[in-house]
Amino acid sequence: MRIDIITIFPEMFDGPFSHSMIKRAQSKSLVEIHLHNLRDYSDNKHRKVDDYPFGGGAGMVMMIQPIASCIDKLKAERNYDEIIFMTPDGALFDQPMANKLSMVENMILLCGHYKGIDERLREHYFTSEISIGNYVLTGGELAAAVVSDAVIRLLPGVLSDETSALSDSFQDNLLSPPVYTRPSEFNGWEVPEVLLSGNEKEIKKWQFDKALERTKMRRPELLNG
Ligand code: 6GU
Repeated sequence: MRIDIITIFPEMFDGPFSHSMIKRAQSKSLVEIHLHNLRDYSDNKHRKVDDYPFGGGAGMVMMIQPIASCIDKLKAERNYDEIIFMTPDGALFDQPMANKLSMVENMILLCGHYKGIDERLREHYFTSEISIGNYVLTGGELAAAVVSDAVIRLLPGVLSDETSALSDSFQDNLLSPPVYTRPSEFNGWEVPEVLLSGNEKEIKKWQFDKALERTKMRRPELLNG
């Protein structure tokens, strides 16, 4: 998989992409992440990427030209399955969307800023628009990092135990059951006895019951899906 991220703050991705599984996924060539500084694509001598909104109002609008130039250049180099605009008014990101995106070969993520981007870009360039939640971030960068992380960890070979993505919370619309590790007693707090019993069938049943109970208590709406 190849992910191209268009941003005015490429340095914001240094942290999220240079540790742990995402770092490993890149060194194993399971994913290539390419960051593009939008200002490099501006025709303006001051590398301007935003301008005042027609009709007035607060805030700046991201201009068509730099974004169009960057996306056009990338599209001339290869085919993109998805060209996604990261925006708080996009579709809410969830596990099924991550699963679907994990199957594409090439995708572009555009990180929005200011009061938004020129609407004509939204009409002509994007295959989808994604939000990561009902709150407003300063820009699309953290959201693009979240989407990339959720997608990359699903790529075959990224997780050491390939089945562990399958047992994630949300993959079967159930939250995960509680987990424990050594010691079996701490401060008088005991680990549920069934987990120490070695009875595989009883353990599986306990885990399923707990997952169901936890989902009913915390996220009942997942069970109506
Ligand atoms: Cl994709 N962008 C911004 N700026 N805020 C958000 C978001 C995206 N998703 C949730 N909040």
